[in-house]
Amino acid sequence: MITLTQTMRWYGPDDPVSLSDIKQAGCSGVITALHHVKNGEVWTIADINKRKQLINAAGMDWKVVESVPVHEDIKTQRGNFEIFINNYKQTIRNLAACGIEIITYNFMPVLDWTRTDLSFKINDGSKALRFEKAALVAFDVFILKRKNAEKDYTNVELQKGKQRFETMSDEEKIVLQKNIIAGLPGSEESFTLEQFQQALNKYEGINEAKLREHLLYFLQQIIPVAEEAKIKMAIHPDDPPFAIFGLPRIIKNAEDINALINKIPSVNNGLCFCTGSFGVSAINDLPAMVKAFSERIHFLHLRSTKRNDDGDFYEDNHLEGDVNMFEVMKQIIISMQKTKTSIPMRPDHGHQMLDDLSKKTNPGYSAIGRLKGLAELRGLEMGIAKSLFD
Ligand code: CS2
Ligand code: MN
Repeated sequence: MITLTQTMRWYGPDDPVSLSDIKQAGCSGVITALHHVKNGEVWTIADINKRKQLINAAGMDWKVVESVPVHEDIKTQRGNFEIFINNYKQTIRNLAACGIEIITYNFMPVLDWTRTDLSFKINDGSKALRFEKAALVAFDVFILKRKNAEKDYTNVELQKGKQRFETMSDEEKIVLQKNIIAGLPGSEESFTLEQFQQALNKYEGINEAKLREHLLYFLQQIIPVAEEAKIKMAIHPDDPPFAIFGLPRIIKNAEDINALINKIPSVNNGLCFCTGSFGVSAINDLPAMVKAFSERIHFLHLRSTKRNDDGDFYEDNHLEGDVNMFEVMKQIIISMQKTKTSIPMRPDHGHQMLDDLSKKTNPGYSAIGRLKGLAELRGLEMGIAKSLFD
């Protein structure tokens, strides 16, 4: 029987979670990136091999990179974007030469994933990451004071955002700003208010259709290289899967994926299927999406979120919340038997809990919460798989 390959993300030698922790959690694979390489520059074979040796010495494999970031100039087609695309191609070739099989990336403008609260208290005493609409509006309209921001919100949203802003202490305002624009782990970018506004300005005149054109152009360039190098590219969906700060969002749902793969049908043009990102949107039928896109799901992020009607959500326990993890897992297991390919999976984020509550770890990437998520997902997989195929 083909089963998932269990992995965890590792932020490199500075990560407070060690390779030994990851090994003890039951992982055979590590997901990492060369975070020290400047965005847009080529990852050298020497540097890649150095990282690989660390992972191999800890008794695990490195087959999946998350992420090779796409330079903003490529997304906006400004400045040196052709040079950056060429660099990206070279990085693909170099990673392939070192035995990497899958490259994750995203095409989210300016910010990678976005949350407003990094220590939202859950009833059981653990802490989770949360996105609160009113806090986003408070930041956008009253702290950043983005031009015409009001137009992106309803009157009720604006009112709630104003109230939220007025009841925040100065310190809370600073924390909120930091949470949103100072860069969550893996995002590679960090902004001051002025820099953030400048980055947003570069998207003037770039709507969804235009951004899609830019993604398509990028893929037309890199997918043939990926095919030749036998690298599977895996795009991560937009998180959250709706527009923020007036920026275009193009990987939110099944329709967006279809638009992408109809234009570039190569299976090397694949997905990092993140249930936590897609699951925020009630229109996404996750088990059906797993079934529909099975042959191009190259990498899995499994986690769940709980949403409310205001557009807020928090990261729930892996088997609870709005994601029907049982059905998702069942579809994944069935798909893997058909494609005869094991998919690398990582528990995407976890609660800060137990001893980790007093430690400084990367938000979402503490050891114990992810260990719990992974253990639950592993049990779920074995239970379903054995009941189906043994
Ligand atoms: C985030 C992102 O939800 C997530 O997976 O941790 O950093 C994500 O890894 C990147 O957007 C993928 O390119
Ligand atoms: Mn994810």
